Amino acid sequence: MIGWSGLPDVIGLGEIMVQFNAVTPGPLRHVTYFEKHAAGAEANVAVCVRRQGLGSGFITRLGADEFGIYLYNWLRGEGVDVSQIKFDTTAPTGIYFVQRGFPVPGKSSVIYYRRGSAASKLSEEDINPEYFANARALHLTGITPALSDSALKASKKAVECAKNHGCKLSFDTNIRPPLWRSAEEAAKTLLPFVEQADILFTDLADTIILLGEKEVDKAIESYLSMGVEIVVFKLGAKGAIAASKGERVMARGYQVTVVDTIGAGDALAGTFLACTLKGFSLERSLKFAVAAGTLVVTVRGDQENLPTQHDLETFLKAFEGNDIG
Ligand code: KDG
Repeated sequence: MIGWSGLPDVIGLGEIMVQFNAVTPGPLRHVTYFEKHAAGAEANVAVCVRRQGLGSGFITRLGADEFGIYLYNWLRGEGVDVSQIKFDTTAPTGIYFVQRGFPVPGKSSVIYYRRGSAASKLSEEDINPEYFANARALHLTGITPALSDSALKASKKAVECAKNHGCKLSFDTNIRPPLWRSAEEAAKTLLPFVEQADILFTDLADTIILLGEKEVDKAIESYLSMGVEIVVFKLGAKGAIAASKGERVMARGYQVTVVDTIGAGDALAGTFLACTLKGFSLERSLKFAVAAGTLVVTVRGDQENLPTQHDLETFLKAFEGNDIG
């Protein structure tokens, strides 16, 4: 974990925001106290990869404000390379709120205040091709291309740079409906990223939007036939499936007390990606990934409970035989 060379194995591109997480469950109008956290899909993965002992770097724009400084220091403190982060004096750092346990007990939802944020100004200028020279994977999600036209262009350029340098594209479909004008727009914009993905993370809700497919097995086959090398299909509390052309494995979810579901998918993706880069088998990588997602739902905040390899081994020892049948 300590003492890496400074060169990122995994590069994340996206928006990190201040998350204000409701201390008590219920509708936000009745919540008095909020807890401050650093969060955002691709940044969660960058921190996750570091906790797993590999190097990571993050590309974004932050507002030149108190929240921007907080997020910059947070990432730096986690050992994420911040050399590609710019402070934008023309726009604020994005924030969002998490409402927990209402209207669906055990589920959280997000309310954004991010339109016009500094990260939405991300553009091709922010992507330095040299930065990809020694990296092994670019992690991107369906959130960044939705932020603005210029962020979409930056996403495309990052994929091109990654491909030029032989980096794998790790893509999580992460369709966030409030960020899109329509489901059709999301599908049309994101399918080209899916087609270029080496490792794809997705779930049923996103797959219905992308492929119009409601059956998990058929969806996995479709993604593999598009050229995706590994598909990781998230099944929520039930666990996840990982599939490549010749292999398919499932890891079941674990029964725990759920505090906040936001960020679990990123813990799963970051852990799976790191384990795959370490050369672990599909089965071992997925088992660790589901365990990491499970740990994250037991606390507020997306990043605090991201585990190390040792934490995962301890978790699995304690939970052996305690998965949801
Ligand atoms: O995956 C968790 C993220 O969705 C959350 O942290 C907020 O990045 C976020 C987003 O854009 O929805």
